[in-house]
Amino acid sequence: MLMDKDEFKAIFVNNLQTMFGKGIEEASINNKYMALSRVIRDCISKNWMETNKQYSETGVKQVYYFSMEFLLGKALDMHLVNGGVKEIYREALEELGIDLNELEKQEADPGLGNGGLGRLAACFMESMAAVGIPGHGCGIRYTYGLFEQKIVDHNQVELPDNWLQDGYAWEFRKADKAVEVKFGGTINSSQQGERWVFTHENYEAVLAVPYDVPLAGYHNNTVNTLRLWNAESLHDTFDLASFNRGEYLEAMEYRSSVGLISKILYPQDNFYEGRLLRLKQQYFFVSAGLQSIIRRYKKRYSSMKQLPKRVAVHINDTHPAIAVPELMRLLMDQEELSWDDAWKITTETISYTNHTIMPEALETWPVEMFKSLLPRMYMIVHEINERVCRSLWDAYPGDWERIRSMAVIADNMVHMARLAVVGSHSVNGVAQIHTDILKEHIMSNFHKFYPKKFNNKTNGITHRRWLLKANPELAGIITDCIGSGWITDPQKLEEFGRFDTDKIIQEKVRKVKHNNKKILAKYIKEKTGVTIDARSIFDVHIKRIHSYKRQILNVFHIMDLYNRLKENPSLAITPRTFIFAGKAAPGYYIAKQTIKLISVLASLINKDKDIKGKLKVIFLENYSVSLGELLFPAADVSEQISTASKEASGTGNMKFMLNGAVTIGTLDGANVEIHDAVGDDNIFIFGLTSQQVFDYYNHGGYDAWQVYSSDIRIKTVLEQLVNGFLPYQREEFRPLYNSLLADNDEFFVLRDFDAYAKAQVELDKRYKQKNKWIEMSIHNIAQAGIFSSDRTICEYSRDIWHTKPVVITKP
Ligand code: 26Y
Repeated sequence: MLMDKDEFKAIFVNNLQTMFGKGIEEASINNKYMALSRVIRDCISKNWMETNKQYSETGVKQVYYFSMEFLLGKALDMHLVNGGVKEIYREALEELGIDLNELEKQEADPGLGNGGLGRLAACFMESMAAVGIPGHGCGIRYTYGLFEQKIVDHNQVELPDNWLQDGYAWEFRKADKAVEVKFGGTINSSQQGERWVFTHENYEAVLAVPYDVPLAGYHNNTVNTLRLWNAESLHDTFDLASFNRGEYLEAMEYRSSVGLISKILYPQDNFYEGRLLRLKQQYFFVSAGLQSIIRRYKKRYSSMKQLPKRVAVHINDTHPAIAVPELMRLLMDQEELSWDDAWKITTETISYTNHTIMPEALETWPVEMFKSLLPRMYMIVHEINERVCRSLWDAYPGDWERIRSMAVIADNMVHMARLAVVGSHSVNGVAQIHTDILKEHIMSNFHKFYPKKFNNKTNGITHRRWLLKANPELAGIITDCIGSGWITDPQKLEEFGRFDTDKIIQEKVRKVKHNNKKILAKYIKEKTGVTIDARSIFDVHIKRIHSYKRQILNVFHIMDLYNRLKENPSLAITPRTFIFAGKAAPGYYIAKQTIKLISVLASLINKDKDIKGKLKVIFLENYSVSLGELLFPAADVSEQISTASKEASGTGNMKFMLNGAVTIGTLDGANVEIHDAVGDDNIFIFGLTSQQVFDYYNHGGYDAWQVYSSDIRIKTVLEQLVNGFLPYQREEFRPLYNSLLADNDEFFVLRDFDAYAKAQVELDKRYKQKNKWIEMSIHNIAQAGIFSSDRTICEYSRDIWHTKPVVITKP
């Protein structure tokens, strides 16, 4: 990075001139943002070229992380922080009369993901670059990211996220690296000597053009690549021919239909809809990615047999599972390998992470759809299935039921999770309890058949974005106490634990939290008009809106608290501000009702003078990475209250902890490991265990009506949904009410209510002991090091990818 202030200023001013033909006076804020980004981009690109050169020269194994989603967040500030130039540039800009914060606001927040899975991919990319692992991302350059959420009259409204509108400063179009991807058509086979040759005819070809985004490490010269593919039409052959024939309209139709492939990100999280366009997206980026990997590999090596030594392909859930047959195709049809050789190479190259046990998220494609869109893929999947079933038959002769439950093609559907399991050498879950559930329940048959494939890799988050960048003042205190080693070695955060009872440090940590709360309060005032008290407990529940995540449990507790305050306004509770944020999938009715309920409840509670400001409820619209960066540092309480067994890991839980919030949660996902790390006294655990949940599902026995009729608080709150208590149409929340009673409360909201309310009472008590609370807070921060994605990435690297960090020397 450019470290000299005057040199920086000169280049910045020069950029304004050459990019926009303007001086500082005439340049718009956006011009200035682009000129600043260009300074950084130019610095990075030197290291980028050098990194690629050294990777090629040393032949070190490359990891490719295939994901339909990368929820990156803004880049500018991260580059400034990672490059260690933020303060220098801030001063330099100030001297030019420019406010760096204003420039940062210009950047679009690329929301190319839904939630946990997409954000995890982004954290992994950051950590790989920081640790020095040659790891690259492969995904789709969606023209429209996840919709922008607005709340209008208590309803979620979705607006298009046109994030590319003003251009994206961090991408490099690589038109010369484009590849063709073929859809539809027919496959002809013929025998040439020993070999079968497959030719593809009458297909529709799409041009995949890569846009590369640099991923810079922390002070280490490493710059890895995120390659996002854009779908375009091939105008030379097919198109031009039709133009010549005068088929102008047809040709234009073709062009615009091709563009559709990379147009939008599907907004469902943990919910599968078998849309043809989504299958197209999957094959599109997977085929393009694998073709470009093999092309690069062949520049250096002649035999494909060494591929697993030089390349690891990791698939982020089953969405890219078509990589299994596509790699087979490339190895057999293009590289002329035998089935057996190709299969060995494929399975040794590919590894797979499962992110959910929710049955509604399982991807299965109707055979007819799969076959007609991807005929060659179907042939290969069919053959994989035959071979798998044969080996299953050898192991379990006559056990049809078992074989059917494991077959890649069964009941006229292609099962992508099964394809991913059989086609890879490693299958991992994302927290210990989740991996155990995969092994013992969801994938127990596969675990018995391939015991060695299964392993756990507990998720992590990049502490550089979520602490160093998002909460610089807290980061400063930590560095003052223990030095800056934690930035590259997050386990060192543990040393901060020594200060948990140090009065001076406690006071500093308390002040920073208070300050972060004031910043958030100001934002909330601007956005919602509601005044909140920074001295109240900030109790934060932010994540996708989903029944299994149980925002409703939180809402019921708030309603009960409100009822008690109405009865007794002098109730001795610490004032609380409940803050929610999160998007609902546009077609997810109950999730949208949940948002509406929170919003309506907020309007009732926030203007009620009787409760003396002891309770406020806020729903912040358009949850995003940027908003998260404002919320995590300001939280006192982290709500992690999913039905035990349902949340594979969770990563928000880690971001809260790292910023000194205390968790109230169930023994689900990574909460279990957070509990182990901080101990009983530094977390509020409540509710059913996953075993109890399974027992209920297996043996019946749960009766929501019974809980309803025996707990007056629950009965009252439920009735308030439908008796006109809420300032909204009386019948509006009947479906929610029914989901909890008529449909017997699938996610045990009523069952866990009492335990949750008790945990909240304990929490309130503890908050009153000011020093105790700060001590807990510091303890949580100090134990958060193991939840850094640096740790996670090192484990993937050691156990699955077999790669080593590489030191990139300065150009
Ligand atoms: C098939 C489809 C529509 C689909 C789309 C998105 C299916 C699943 C998803 C997203 C899943 C997801 O985000 N899972 C989350 O992954 C996180 C990272 O591992 C976990 O922390 C979190 O518990 C899990 O819900």
